[in-house]
Amino acid sequence: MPRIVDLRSDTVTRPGPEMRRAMAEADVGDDVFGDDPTVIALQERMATLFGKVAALFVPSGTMANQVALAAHTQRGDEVICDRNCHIFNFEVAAPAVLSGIQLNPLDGEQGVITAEQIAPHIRPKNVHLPNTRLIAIENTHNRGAGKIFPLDEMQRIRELASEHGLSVHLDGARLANAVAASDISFEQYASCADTVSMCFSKGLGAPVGSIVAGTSELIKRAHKARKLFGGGMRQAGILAAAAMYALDNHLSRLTEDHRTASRIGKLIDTTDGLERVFSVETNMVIFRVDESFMSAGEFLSVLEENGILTAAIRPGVIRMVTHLDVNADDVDHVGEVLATVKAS
Ligand code: TLP
Repeated sequence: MPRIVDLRSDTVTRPGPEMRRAMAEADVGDDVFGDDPTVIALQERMATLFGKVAALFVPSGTMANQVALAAHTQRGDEVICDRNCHIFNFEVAAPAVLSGIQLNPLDGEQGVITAEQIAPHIRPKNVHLPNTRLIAIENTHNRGAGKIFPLDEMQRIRELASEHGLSVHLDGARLANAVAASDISFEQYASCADTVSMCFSKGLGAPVGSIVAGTSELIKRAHKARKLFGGGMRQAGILAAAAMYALDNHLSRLTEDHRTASRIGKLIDTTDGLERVFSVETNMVIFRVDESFMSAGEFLSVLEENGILTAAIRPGVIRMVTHLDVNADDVDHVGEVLATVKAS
């Protein structure tokens, strides 16, 4: 069988036999009745990991963000975020549709917005103005090429929010990558936010599922929103078991994905006509294809003909994401194919 190296996203991993066994053997109950022991165990484990009181298992990262936004806000509120964040760009305008709220996107640096930058955008109380209610940040930052949001800036944002009576939501879809790449714990990062989300279906390699953690009041509200948004699941322990397995077995290997991404970054750097856009901090490489060399479409076709799947995130700009189904031989293959591109 020809080699397929799927670098489109870290969401493409397939559960292996051990994870499937854990899923098959999971104790289950009806989670809408609050009866599923595996879901309860996962929620408790994640609340403890984040240093929060409560946590809620949800089907996707998008739902984790959306139930958190719904928990924090009322119709007409405003949320400050970075212009390239997932919530603003890739959640189908759900904040407006589901919660009736408005986003106020600021121009971050590789996805990082600062407290200093946010401060003037906090609205004064005035009958004409929306109420600023929440600051949303993303760590690691997807469109910032897996950029780790610096902890000291998160702490400054936390302080600013508290001074103004605002809340902070952390979209930590890939927070496990930030933890793996730094000596900062889940709890330290989560302490800067009132709610924190994380996905099991990205670098951790589970097929489905995300978590959102926070105070018991916020999680109670998020729980109600999950039902409203159609995310109440029944024997969800089968999925929670995959997340448990991922936490036990895949957290500690994320640094391998970072090493693999770093190798790909170096290959990009030595290929004529390709220009890396950001440094490689975790498991993503974003680079530009020089149109005078080859169109991005042609470049993607050459890769695909050679079994390397990837995708343009903007015209001419390509993202490669490493994960547990990409190994050292796969990177060698990427190197060989890039060498032929260079020669053609
Ligand atoms: N990101 C996906 C796509 O939606 C772009 C990807 O391939 O990277 N927060 C962040 C930071 C994310 O990157 C994503 C998914 C989500 C939330 C949403 O997660 P899902 O796809 O589970 O709804």
